[in-house]
Amino acid sequence: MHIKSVICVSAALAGAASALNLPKFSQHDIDSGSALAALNKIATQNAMKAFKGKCKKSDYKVRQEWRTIPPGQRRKYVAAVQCLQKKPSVFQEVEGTTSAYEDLQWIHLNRTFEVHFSALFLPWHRYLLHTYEQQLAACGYKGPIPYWEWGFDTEGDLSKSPVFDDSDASLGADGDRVPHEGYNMTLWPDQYPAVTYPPGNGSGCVTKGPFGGLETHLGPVLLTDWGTSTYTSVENPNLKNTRCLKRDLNSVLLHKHANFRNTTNLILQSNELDIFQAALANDVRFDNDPRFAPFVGDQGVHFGGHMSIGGDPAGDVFLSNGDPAFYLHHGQIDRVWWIWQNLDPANRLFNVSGTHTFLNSPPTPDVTVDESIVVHPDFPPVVIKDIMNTLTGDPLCYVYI
Ligand SMILES: [Cu+2]
Repeated sequence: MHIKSVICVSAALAGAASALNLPKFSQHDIDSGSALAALNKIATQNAMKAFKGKCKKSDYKVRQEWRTIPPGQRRKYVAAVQCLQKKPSVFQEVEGTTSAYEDLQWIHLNRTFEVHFSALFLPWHRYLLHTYEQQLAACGYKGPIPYWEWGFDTEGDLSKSPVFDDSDASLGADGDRVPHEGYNMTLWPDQYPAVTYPPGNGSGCVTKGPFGGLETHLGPVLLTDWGTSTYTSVENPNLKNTRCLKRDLNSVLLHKHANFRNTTNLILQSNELDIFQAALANDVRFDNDPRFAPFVGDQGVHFGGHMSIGGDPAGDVFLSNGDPAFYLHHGQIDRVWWIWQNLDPANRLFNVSGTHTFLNSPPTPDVTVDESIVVHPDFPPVVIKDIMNTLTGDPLCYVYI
């Protein structure tokens, strides 16, 4: 597979905030995260006006940032993920999926060209998270799934983050330190030169913490090779190719692309959904659109979060959900979209933008909100418009704080 691509954005301009009557934030508010927290609060107040159906004020879920969840509850979350990793696969014919956990990875692999750089990106991943939440519930974790606020970890050593500090209430450690070169990634061949980053601190196997010793089996499909602009891929990613989970935590990359300023500006400076999506994922088709000016050339928060985890399979766009940290990162992606939607629910809860294919290649018709999306064969298809409001209970019933 030859898309030398990958993942997402942020930066600076104006417009949306004033139209929505939002408070004026100082640069300090934006950089410190207090503006983002305030936006989340406003979004929550707006969202709470839209309760309906089976979602009740007495039992909706509140998705929280990982470090604000008590350690005991985090340990239960980890135990449920480990339970899912021991449950049998429903795809017995696929050699490389050895568990129910890896089934979601195989599904993601197969849908990559439909659910990235397309109108399906945000709703499909929202339903993926919901599916995962249901599966963890069946494994005993009844709480809401957590998210990872990147902004808390952009100023220091990522391996000290409560997400990765290797305690039993974390998602395990960085990969073992193996000296290596930095990233030299060709994200958009023919359009930009390779993007170069300094090396992360790990790159070896994760040996400590809850997912120390975890094995991964599918792929790789598009795994960055250190110090080059080439990628490793196997001919048949469906086969069982046993290797250790690797990470290469990269604080520089996270700081550059997923700091509070990037995330907040993404929300404040994207007035329309097409620009919001393009900025989130660095969709270079928008490079000449004046509305995209604040975001040109920035790889964005989606890319920043994925690649700052790095390693195998987190650094492989097709297979990245083989690392449990994926779900916290995409929880934050869903939260950022959710905040953006609920700052202006009258205009932002009912639309999708784009087609059914990666960068519309090959060209496909526009997606509509009346279409259904499917994630897992054991879970019913869902109509897109039914997951735009997360407080209908059919099937979603959550907010973020
Ligand atoms: Cu994805």
